[in-house]
Amino acid sequence: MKQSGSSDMALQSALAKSGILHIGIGAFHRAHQAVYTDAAMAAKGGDWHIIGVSLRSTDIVDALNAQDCAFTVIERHAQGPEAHRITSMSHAIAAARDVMPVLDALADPAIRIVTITVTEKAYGIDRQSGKIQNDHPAIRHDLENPDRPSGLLGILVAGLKSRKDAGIAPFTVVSCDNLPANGKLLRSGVTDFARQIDPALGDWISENVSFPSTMVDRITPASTAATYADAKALTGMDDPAAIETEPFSQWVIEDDFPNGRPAWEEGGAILVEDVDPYEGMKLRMLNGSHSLIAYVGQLGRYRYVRDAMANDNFASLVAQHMENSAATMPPLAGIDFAQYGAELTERFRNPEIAHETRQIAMDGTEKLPQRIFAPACDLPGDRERLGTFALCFAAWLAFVQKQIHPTEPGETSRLPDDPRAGEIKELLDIPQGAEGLYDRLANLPGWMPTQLHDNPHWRKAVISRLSTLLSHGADAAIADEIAQ
Ligand code: CS2
Repeated sequence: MKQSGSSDMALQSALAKSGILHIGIGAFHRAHQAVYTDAAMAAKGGDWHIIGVSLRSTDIVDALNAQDCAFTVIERHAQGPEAHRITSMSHAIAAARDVMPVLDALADPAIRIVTITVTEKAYGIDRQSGKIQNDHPAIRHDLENPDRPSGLLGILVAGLKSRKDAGIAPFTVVSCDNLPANGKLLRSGVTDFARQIDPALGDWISENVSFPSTMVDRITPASTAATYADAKALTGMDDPAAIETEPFSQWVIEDDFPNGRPAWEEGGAILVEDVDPYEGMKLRMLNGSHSLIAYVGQLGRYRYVRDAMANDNFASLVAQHMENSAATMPPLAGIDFAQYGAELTERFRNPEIAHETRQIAMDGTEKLPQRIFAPACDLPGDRERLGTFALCFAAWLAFVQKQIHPTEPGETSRLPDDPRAGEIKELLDIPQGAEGLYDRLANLPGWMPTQLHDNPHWRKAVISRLSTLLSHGADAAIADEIAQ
């Protein structure tokens, strides 16, 4: 079904110069893939503009369309902010308003690649089995309404179905979220979803669609009034779509694009055969340390990552965690983990970047498995190294309990920002001591790997750190950890 009117015309004229449809046009996409595609087209041309889709929000879509989808990226350098205008996006669509233009675009042979940044919780794929989670709200909705999907997998499968029905080559699907083996996981989930509505479609996808994995990296705090003020000062333009980010950026991509791709290497992307080891390193060393800083930092009132890193004990804890994480991985050709860790430390310290620990602390049940549980599982006989992983999990436990049952005068109870907040709240109906807190939340169904769950050293290590956090606070727990 085609839509009508001026937005249809805008979409049709955008399609004439576009090759990518991107789902999830938050700050990270605008700081990352949009910038690489801009550089690729500046160097090598090509009809690779991006049609941006937001699954939930409408404001960013309206803001972008009102300014021809150009926006400002502020890079926060030590010597001051630098502004870049990015013009690689051609049109934006709010799927929550109407999903049909998204499906129209996906059916158009101009779209050769679909890239995705929707955050971990939007996938609805079980990490262990690779099957879809039938109780995930978007999956449930989309299985019942495959022609009017609202979630990621439903939209991808509807788009691929229209390509199959019309005899058009499928688009390549590229997850750019912080998930281990993100391409393989997405392939498995999309195929499973498709099989549930039409087994032949599932087979066609499995045989014909390419899902390269990627590792994406650029620290991008949420925009604030300071972002908009700097954008205005540097460009002279009001820009509600402006974002700010660090100078560093990295994109490692599996080079498997049967329908072609932009010359992303012109923007510095690294094309490789197997991304998974790079992704593992980044998830464990960068994101794992981030989560440690976020939960311990929230408990100790460190508002920004840079504040935690400015405290000597906290910085030592982070260094210890990076070392412990590096010890969980096989060597990676051409990479020195210690050097990588030193570079991460510099990035975390960057005084120009105001990255809130509260932002990173969100969605813990989605993030901890790949950042903390998986590496901890790779340390079975190494109890000394287990400590920082145990501390991170203990800090998450104390953090969610504190949100539901605040301890400071004047604080009000609130639900943790987490897709499993309802279940967590039910389990923590009354405040728990260290053992009760651990036992209740470690048993969230389908969450902690059995190997870890059944390891008595892990339970003991978490509970002892949790006791310290609950009775003496974050700084005492940090001091204990670095003294171990
Ligand atoms: C962070 C990431 O919010 C988080 O969970 O750990 O967004 C992190 O900043 C990026 O992965 C850096 O590339």
